[in-house]
Amino acid sequence: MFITGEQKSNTVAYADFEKYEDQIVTITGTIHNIRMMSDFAFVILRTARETIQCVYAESFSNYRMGEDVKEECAAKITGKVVAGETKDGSKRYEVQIHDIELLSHPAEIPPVVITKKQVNCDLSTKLDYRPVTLRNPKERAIFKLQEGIQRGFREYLTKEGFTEIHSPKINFAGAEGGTNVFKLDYFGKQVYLAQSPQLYKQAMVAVYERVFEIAPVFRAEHHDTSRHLNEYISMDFEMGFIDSFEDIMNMEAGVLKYIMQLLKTEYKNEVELLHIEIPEIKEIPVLKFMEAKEILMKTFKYKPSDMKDFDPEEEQLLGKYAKKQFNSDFIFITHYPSKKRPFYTMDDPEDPEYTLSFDLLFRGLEITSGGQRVHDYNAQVEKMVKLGMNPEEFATYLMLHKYGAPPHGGLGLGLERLTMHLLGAKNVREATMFPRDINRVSP
Ligand code: AMO
Repeated sequence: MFITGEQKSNTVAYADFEKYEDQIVTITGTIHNIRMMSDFAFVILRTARETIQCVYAESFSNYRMGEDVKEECAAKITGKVVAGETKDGSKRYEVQIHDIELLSHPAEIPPVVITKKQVNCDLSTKLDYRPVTLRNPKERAIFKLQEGIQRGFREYLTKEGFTEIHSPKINFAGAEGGTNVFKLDYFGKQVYLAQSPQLYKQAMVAVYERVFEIAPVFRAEHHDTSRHLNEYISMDFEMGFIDSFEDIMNMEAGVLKYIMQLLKTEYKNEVELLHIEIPEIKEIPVLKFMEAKEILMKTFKYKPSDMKDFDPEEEQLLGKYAKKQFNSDFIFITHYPSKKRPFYTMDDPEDPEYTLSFDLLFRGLEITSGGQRVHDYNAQVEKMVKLGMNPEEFATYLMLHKYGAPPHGGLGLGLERLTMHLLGAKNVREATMFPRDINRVSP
């Protein structure tokens, strides 16, 4: 026997039904819902990305429905494609069932109802039964959409000459500083789970000039908040030979425009199912950190508790400001105080209390941090020493600087946070397939 790699399909996709009108087709999927009527039944088949309405009636079905046909049975349905109309008058195809072959039988009925328009239970129950609740069409649409976001990020950057990389997740040091780092025993040695690909993506700038990575990162967040996860997907890029950190913000605006366009066109069904309003991005307003603080104090009469960073309420107010003032769902805040940015951030030569860095807020939530990095060896060593770090511990990272690095910068974009605010969800876990938080490592 030989395996040729040729794929033959045993199912017809709904998108191709037009070609098969009045013809007999075979489709495979899971029986999502059975609705018995007086002399016929609707059998809704859930396929990879859609649900297909099939109709059973003794008058045209060879098959005889018995008790063995249940929701969540895997099935192969053979029948005739017929055109009909939806309530709003648009054309819709259904399949008149001639035969059903059951391929598997569930041992039990699902613990949560998944056949309704949405899963109606609290978030915790929804997450407890994630492998089942994700079968609900609306629920799974979220992660199809998330595929679109990652695809857009990858396609756009590849087109812009970026190379996709994968950096190690078991590391000698935490990349972002702070205490939220998971420690790991590595054959008797203490190592850390990657907080971000920061140190490696910078190293790779001296190799490929432009790199990106989409991968999980780990943060030992001790707080149970609606916007923090302990493991999330970070979409990172790093680019060399920048003139200023504006180049990075421009690249991000380009990426986001491309992603939104892709969602509108190739993820239209999911966007409609989830009632998502895709943001229009023309140009994104930019405010300096201190300008933003002044707006908060003057326009919103807000009394900041910390002049070095924003709290969640301040971010929300800035989101409102961006919408009202510039009709923009996004706003860049630049020049964060040096004290609050990591050791690799370049200080502003014109005012070293502040940095050449930025955050991007989307509908009032930080979704990105980024900026220009220190590329000079002596400057980086000096900054580390000033921050109480031991440069010797970072000798492998400092090879980048020691042996020459171009001016560069980049950013990290949190996939779940972006998805969360696209959905208009209140909790980032809604936008996480299998969330990891302080109380949850399963399923
Ligand atoms: P930062 O630590 O700000 O920057 O993270 C970048 C983005 O990642 C997302 N994010 C999170 N999402 C969910 N749960 C969390 N606990 C969490 N923490 C962060 C946010 C945030 O804006 N190395 C830098 C990036 C860079 O400068 O290139 C970094 O990781 O959306």
